[in-house]
Amino acid sequence: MNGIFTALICSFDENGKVNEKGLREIVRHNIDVQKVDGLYVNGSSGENFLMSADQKKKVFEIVKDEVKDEVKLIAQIGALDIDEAVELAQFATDLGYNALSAVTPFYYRFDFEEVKDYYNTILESVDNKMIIYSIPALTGVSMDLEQFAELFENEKVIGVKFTAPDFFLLERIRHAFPDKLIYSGFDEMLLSAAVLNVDGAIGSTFNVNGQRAKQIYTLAKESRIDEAREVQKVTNDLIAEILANGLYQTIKEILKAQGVDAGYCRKPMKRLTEDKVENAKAMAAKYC
Ligand code: SI3
Repeated sequence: MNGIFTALICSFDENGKVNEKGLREIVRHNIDVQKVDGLYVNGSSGENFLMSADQKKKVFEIVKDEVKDEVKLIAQIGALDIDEAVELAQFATDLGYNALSAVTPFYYRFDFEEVKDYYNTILESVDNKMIIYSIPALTGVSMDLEQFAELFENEKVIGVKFTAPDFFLLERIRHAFPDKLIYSGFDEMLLSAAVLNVDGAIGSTFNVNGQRAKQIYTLAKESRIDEAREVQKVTNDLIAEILANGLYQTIKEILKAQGVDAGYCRKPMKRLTEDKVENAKAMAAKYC
């Protein structure tokens, strides 16, 4: 389960329906062109929180059918409706997903006991492993070292997707839990996290920049930091342009420029203006 995992984007048609052909093409592009080690399915980049449970199941099915056992698969099943989270956890496990991940419950400012109960409830219902999805900037849920330690007491909790710029906490978790899997979540900080000896990374921009992410990760593991810094610099030039243009929409347009039917984002995410579509095409020509 180590290495570079793409946080898979999903292709939707103009009406917001899952575009199966496009989704299969995105999967193939990640495996055949970006050559990533695995896929993180139905995360933020997959527009998970904009989809119905049936749509999420459809995505899990299509991706597993396309991947078979070519790369590792992590299913993000977190949902505010805990019954839905349990149902999706069982569904993805039955399909053969290698591990589950669930975002910390958000919106209602749950206390830590409630967060812990959410994970334990999901895990009691299913024979699979869990990677905590921690992304405080979007959920408002920050956990300290002691709280991660409490979650890790459940043996089925095998790691964390750490999407935060707190490298002090990241180092403390790494030091305290050498046997848990830590995935870096911010692509623009991959090198810094790799130097702290994370086990891998999960990111949206790997859909279009996976090869460079693998280089950064491998060079850092080999202590070739100057070379890794060069690749991170080019990567961050691209990420800065993507973020300024509209994150998921631009990734889709970059893929389209390479012949991948990446479709549209679901509402209320807006369409790119023509100018921004042209910017994305220029990024594809320059970086891909
Ligand atoms: O699908 C996912 O859950 C993710 O892609 C999470 C990942 O940490 C990404 N975060 C978000 C909010 O999209 C990053 O890959 C991020 O897009 C990237 O570092 C650019 O800031």
